[in-house]
Amino acid sequence: PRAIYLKDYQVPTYQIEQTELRFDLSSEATRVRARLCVQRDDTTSVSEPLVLDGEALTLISVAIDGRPLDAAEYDADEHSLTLHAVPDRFWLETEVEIAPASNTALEGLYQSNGMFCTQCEPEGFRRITFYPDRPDVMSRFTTTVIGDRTTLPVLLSNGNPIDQCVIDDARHYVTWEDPHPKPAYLFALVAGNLEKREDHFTTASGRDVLLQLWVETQNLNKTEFAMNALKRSMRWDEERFGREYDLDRFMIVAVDDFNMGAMENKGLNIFNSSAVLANPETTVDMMFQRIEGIVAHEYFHNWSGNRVTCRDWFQLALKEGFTVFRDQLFSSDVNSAPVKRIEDVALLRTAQFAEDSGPTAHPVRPDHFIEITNFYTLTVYEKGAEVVRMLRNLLGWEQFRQGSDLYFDRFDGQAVRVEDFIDCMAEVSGQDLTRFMLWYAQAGTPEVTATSAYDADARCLTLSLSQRTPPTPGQTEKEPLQIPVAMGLVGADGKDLPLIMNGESLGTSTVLVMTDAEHRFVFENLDAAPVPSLLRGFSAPVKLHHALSDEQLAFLMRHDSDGFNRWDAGQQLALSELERLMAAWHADEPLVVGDRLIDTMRALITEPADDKAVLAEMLRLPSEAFIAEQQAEVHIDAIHHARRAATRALGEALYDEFAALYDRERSDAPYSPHFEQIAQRSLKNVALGYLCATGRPDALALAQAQFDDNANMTDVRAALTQLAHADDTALGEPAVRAFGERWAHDPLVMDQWFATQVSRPQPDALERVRFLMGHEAFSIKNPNRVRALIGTFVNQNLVNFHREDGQGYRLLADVVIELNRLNPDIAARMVLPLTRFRRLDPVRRAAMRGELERIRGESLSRSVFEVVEKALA
Ligand code: B3K
Ligand code: ZN
Repeated sequence: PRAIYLKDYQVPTYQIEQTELRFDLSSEATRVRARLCVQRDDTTSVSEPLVLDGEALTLISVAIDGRPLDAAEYDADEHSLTLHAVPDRFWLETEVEIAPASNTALEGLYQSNGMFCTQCEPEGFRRITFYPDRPDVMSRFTTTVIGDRTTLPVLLSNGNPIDQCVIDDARHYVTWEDPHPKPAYLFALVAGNLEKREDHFTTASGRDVLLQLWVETQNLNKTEFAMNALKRSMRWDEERFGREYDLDRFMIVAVDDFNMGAMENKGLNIFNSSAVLANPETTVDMMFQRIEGIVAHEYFHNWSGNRVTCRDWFQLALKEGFTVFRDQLFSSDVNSAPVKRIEDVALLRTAQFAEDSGPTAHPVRPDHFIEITNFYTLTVYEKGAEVVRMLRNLLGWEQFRQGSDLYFDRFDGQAVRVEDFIDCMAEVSGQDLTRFMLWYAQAGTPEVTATSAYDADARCLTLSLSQRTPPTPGQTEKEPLQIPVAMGLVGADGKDLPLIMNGESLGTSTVLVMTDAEHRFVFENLDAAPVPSLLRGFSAPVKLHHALSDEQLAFLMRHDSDGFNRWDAGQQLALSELERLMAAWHADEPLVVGDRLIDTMRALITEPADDKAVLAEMLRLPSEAFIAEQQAEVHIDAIHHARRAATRALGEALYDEFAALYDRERSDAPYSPHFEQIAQRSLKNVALGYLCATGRPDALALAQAQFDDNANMTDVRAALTQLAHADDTALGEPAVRAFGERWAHDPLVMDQWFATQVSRPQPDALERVRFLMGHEAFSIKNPNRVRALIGTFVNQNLVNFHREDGQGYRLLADVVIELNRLNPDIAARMVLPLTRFRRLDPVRRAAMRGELERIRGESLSRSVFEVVEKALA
């Protein structure tokens, strides 16, 4: 396989003015007829052939302006159809045959539970018909779908239905027209036996939009939440970004077999059923919030992605980074803002930072790829969103919004580049963002080191900040970046002090902008040494090294006016305690938890809390993955035992406090996914976790009662987890069995059942995974099942995945080898944990490499090949 480079980009030579598609659906032999109105670009030479992409298509016929071509007039190979000597403007007609039922890659047209559906981004359309499958070719689509009347009563595509008719006893058709020119990756088709929830939305300018959420009948009772989330998103995008919806209808379809969360096809979003279906009996709080975020994300793409799209796939972060930032802002507006930030940063600092420091590190805008599906990554999405957030931090909201308006206005209907977005921001603000562009070009996580010195005589504090970005594969030298550091100075009374620099007053919180390797900032008029609170709200995606004492951390944890930094100080404090315990574990000494951590936790629990959602987060110890990310050498066992010991010790020392907290936060109110109730449940279940960590029978009895109470899935699952993860299996096993029997009919709940069992920390987990892979509710062909069973084990049961005997790695490699044949996209995602061996001990490193070599011995798909080659390089 060969790499494709951004620098080799060439403008398209032919445009497609009109695209008329006709699908005659059948599982094994769907016929796709495409009529394309092709126009040669003015600047293209007449001798330039027309080259269309096509993968796994059986060509039936080709005609130009009604004249069938004979085989000498075109070349068709594995990946393309080439026509020589074509007119300036003509109708090209092709017919191909495809087999949706045997499409296990879930790209292009495939079947899921009998229903036909499509996934075209980024390059799936070429699996449907011959076409210039690139985002800078935009066309008006008309689509006729022909299907069986009984098995496929519902036939959907983008835009509005303009014609429908019964053909004969067996078949019917519907024709759809999308008035907005779009790239092929936004094409969608759905056909199945579906039911709908319907609603309406009146846009700011008074237009009525029909909203439909299509699902299989048994899921109708799980559609209310997503429909409401959709309406909230539509309103929010009008109010916050001035973006109104532009079609008469908006449809969402839930599909069981889907590679990712969802897809923003124009007017017809297709969702993984796990990212849209929810009700209190089956769905946990976290999933409600995730669903809300994804519904918003896909809807927001209608402007950031669809109206203004990407010139080429290297620009992916242009639409994804911006849209993730927009969905983050939405979620933070409608829920607890600090908790949303905490969750997003936690994900970034564990998973994205890990990507940035591993063999697959790449810039937010990569400059080459072998397989573009491998670049739908945390770096492109999450770091891409952080980069957009930094623009907001540098410009302020007002100017940022002006820049966004200018961008949408200027580039509506076009396929553009990251530079076009940045130029709008520079233009409205007058800021020079040349250096800022490096955020898109340089891979790796920048490290910022901060030191401060107080001069009592001069009554000033000098804050020194320096930056450096470590080398990443293919990029050894890095330049300094433009980094906004939001900060404040906290005085002895816990209040923010006025910031005065060069005689100028900056208020109590400001954004320092770094552009060089080193900076010094002097704050004046300070009577005593303050505690600097840096990188408030995590204002830049960097690793901050700021040597604060445990006292200072404890102080910030209680007083910082920035909710995010309060939480972060607590995490740092806990981390320093955990690192002490890890050292003790290595030295074979008893793991004794210090009083400071216990006392700060006690204070948190017993003092009145203004934000319960933040409190719940503050009571959680840093995750194993986060701790691992902080270590130069990773010893999973040390991390696991230190964290387990700390949890247990806190549970023992604060048993009464946690029990009181548990009681206090219990509620009989009917379930609502509102964030205040979610915070309460979260707090209660954190308490339950500490109580059960002691293994005391009365704690487990509480969990059993909560399980039996069966109030909502959040509480049931929290209780089940405690029971199933207890050393003593006496209560856990019957609970797991009961849960599995009760929910055998619901695959999304069975995913939770799988996940709960395989995250059990005891050494029997790996055998449990192998056993459950044979369970009738499991299928390796379904990405949700794979993620729930294998993904959870690998990512959330580190101590068992990293078993010293290498069996965890072997299991994952077996799965990857099988998936490589079935679903390369999922295989290439699943293999990633096997590539992160650099900081492990020699035994595990060798075992991982061995498994990668074994995988490399297979006949690999392009996506798995690319990842494995990078890892073994
Ligand atoms: N744009 C889609 C991603 C689809 C990629 C599939 N390999 C989902 C999203 O970001 O909204
Ligand atoms: Zn997206």
